[in-house]
Amino acid sequence: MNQIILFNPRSANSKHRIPNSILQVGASIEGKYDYVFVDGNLERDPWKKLNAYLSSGKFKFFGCTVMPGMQLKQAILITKKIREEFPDVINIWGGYFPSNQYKSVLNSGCVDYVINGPGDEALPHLLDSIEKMFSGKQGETDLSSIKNIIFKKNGEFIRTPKADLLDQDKLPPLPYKKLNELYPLKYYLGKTFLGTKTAAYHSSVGCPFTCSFCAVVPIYEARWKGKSAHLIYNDIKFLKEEYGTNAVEFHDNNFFVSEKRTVEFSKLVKNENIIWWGEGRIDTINKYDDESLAIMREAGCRMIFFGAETGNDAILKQMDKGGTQTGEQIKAFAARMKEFNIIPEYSFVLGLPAESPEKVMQQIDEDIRFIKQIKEINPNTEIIIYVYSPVPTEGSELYNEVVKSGFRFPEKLEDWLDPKWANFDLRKNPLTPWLQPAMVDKILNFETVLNARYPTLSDFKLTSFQRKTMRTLSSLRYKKGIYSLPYELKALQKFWLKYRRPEVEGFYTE
Ligand code: B12
Repeated sequence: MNQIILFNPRSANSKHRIPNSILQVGASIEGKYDYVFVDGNLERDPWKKLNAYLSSGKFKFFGCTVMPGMQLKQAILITKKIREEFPDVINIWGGYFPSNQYKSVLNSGCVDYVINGPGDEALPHLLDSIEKMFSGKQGETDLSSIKNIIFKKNGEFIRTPKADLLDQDKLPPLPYKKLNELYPLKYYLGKTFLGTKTAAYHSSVGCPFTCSFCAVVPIYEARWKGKSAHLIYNDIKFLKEEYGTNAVEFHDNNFFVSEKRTVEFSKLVKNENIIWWGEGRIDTINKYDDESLAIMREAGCRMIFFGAETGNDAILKQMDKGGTQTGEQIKAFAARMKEFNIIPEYSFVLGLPAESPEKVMQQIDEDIRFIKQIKEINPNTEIIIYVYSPVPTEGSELYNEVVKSGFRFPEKLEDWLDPKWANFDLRKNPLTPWLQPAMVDKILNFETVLNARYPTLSDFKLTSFQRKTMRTLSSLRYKKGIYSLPYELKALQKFWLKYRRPEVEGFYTE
């Protein structure tokens, strides 16, 4: 039987993170195809292992999961090398990057197929069809009947229709034991501020909203499906009993869509001593009853990540945040979270396009003022700042403006290796024509001052002396709004912490 390698390229600071993407892909072919995992996060030089597998001649397929940034870099270098040294191997990419940027991926000539969105049915169908083609049982198969794939035929991109989202309760169990044989699971249960053995878990797919800046929208088209509470609970309990997990990061795009599911899960997990974190929406959770919030906290929910984005209602509307999130609500909600002792982690997107450079700068200043108000209302609010980096949400008002400005994505896959595009992905230094260097500097300098004034709670390695020193040193700058050239703070952050950026790295420590 032909075999497939499932590769998770190295990503930023995620040695201790269960590679759920390839784990779930493995589950989808369990019993039908033999497969191995190679985790770039746990291999000093993954090529050694990959080369050994491929040289054995047993592997006809190479499957790689790809998200932008650091993962993309290793994904490109490795896939190109495989194409050069093992030209008969069929390369398949899946995940957010290739789904959204399939043109440059397929034009590269080193990737044969892109899995567009969920791969749970697409991959086994694709492998079956290719196998039939190769075994001569069938002539050239019509791959266009397989949903959720993209490939090139006669120079044309073929994007097959999207499949309905699967019933998540019917998905096969994740092959934790198989992963554990190759990479002991204990390596993945890292120390975070949530707990000493933190697992990454994914309980739903998609998101029911259509925010015009979000990479999830073109893939899931406002659809969401979640696993039932008792199945999530069973998995968490398994991870606890089998591997000692005591904390969980829910990596769902939107864990909290269903209040009923959240409450059911909270009731089930309440006595398990598990501390957990997830991502949600302010307007959704704001509708939750007080009792629901209370039981969540009691059940171990310590922090929730929210896309606050901006305090400006007109921009919130342009971002298509569902039409129900407002600046006033963002503030009131920060206060409500304080009451329930759940830390809100608010992310903001600064530097959106506007009619003139003055307007762009004015909005950045307004957002900075708003963030400071939030900190006054609830100082525990964790603030994450992104510089707006477009994703191809075609048809949205925001993306139309982006295209009008002259912005273009790279056409060649290799261009993404250029440090300036890598930074674009990290949403720190976008190559967007409307943003001038002074604007980016202002955003990043404010972030430095803010992080010194309020060191992130998720960095539990900071001593109270270090926190106090940073707070004192930055307080005048913060109060007076003097953000430029904060070298003294940068030096301290670099020296003490190699300051962790939860927005890029998550909460883990190396
Ligand atoms: C965990 C995670 C991380 C981890 C890395 C984990 C790792 N693997 O090492 C950390 C915290 C390090 C991280 C960092 C970043 N991330 Co990240 N991350 C996620 C997150 C929360 C979960 C991914 C996951 O495990 N999903 C669970 C699996 C089961 O779902 P899946 O990946 O979609 O897989 C399915 C399909 O896509 C497909 N599939 C996927 N891969 C493959 C491979 C093959 C071969 C096949 C056949 C199919 C297939 O089949 C799977 C099963 O159906 C996602 C959001 C999300 N909820 O998915 C963001 C997300 C992928 N990250 C994103 C981004 C932008 C980043 C960053 C670049 C910056 C940032 N600001 O967040 C950094 C840089 C990372 C880097 N490159 O080094 C974006 C991508 C957006 C985009 N523009 O494409 C996402 C979507 C978050 C968001 N909503 O914006 N991230």
